Amino acid sequence: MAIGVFDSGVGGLSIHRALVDRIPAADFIYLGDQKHAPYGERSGEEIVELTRQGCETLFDAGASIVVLACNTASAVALRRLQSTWLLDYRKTIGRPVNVLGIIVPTIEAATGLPWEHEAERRGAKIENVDVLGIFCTTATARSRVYEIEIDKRRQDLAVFTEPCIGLAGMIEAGASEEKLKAVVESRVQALKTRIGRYPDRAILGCTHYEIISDLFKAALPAGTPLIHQPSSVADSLERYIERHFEYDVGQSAKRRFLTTGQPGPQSDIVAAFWGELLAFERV
Ligand code: DGN
Repeated sequence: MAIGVFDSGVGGLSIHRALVDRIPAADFIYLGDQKHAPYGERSGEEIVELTRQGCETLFDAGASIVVLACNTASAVALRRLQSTWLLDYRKTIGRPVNVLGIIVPTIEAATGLPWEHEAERRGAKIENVDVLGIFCTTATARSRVYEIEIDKRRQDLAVFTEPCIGLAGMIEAGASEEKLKAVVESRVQALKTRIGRYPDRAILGCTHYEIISDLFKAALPAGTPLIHQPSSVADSLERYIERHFEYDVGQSAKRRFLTTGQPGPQSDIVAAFWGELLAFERV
């Protein structure tokens, strides 16, 4: 039994690393659907179907839980797969399997924090609300999942999503830091222009962006808190996995890295983030 971690590409490694740190005794299988990455500009139907195929590959490889370490797939495909395909698939595979997303754990972390009213301190035009900026893919922004889920929990936050068109694809393709920095700065400035000031806090709502979180930190005013998605997800899923998943503490845990694309070496930026080159197997 293993924990499957799925993303369109390398972004989900950020979530994978946090989960492995929390649950080191469990087996993990990572799958990047690099043949079809990036997902962010694809239609909803395509994202649902690609996510379904990714889950099936991971379950076939022995996973019993799949974590969609991808905001786009979590926003667009999770509910559809849970309420339709997964019900039949469990009967076909004959064992209990589940698919989990990463957006609700992130929102729970973001809305549970003590929010000070920083608007006043900044002399902002928007008063009596705190402004949360969310940088994400076009598909995640279009789904409005962050606005909908946050509104269920907190009405005193103003939520602005900023789609960063093409950024995940650039990270996937190993673009230079200079080019990535230019895109990040332009999206932060676009958000600032739209709101009339910088956000009080921000979420990097695409797991690829975590790999370049330093560029976001540098583009936002110094000290702007970033809600850290990998640790928020690990906090929440660690509890879930402990309740629903059995693994032998003390076993030699196995890690596999699968890709639907070319299992070549990772780009410098990904290798620097991970700390070593990963050996991906093609599926
Ligand atoms: N890393 C994914 C996300 O969190 O949305 C997908 C990025 C993409 O494929 N565009």
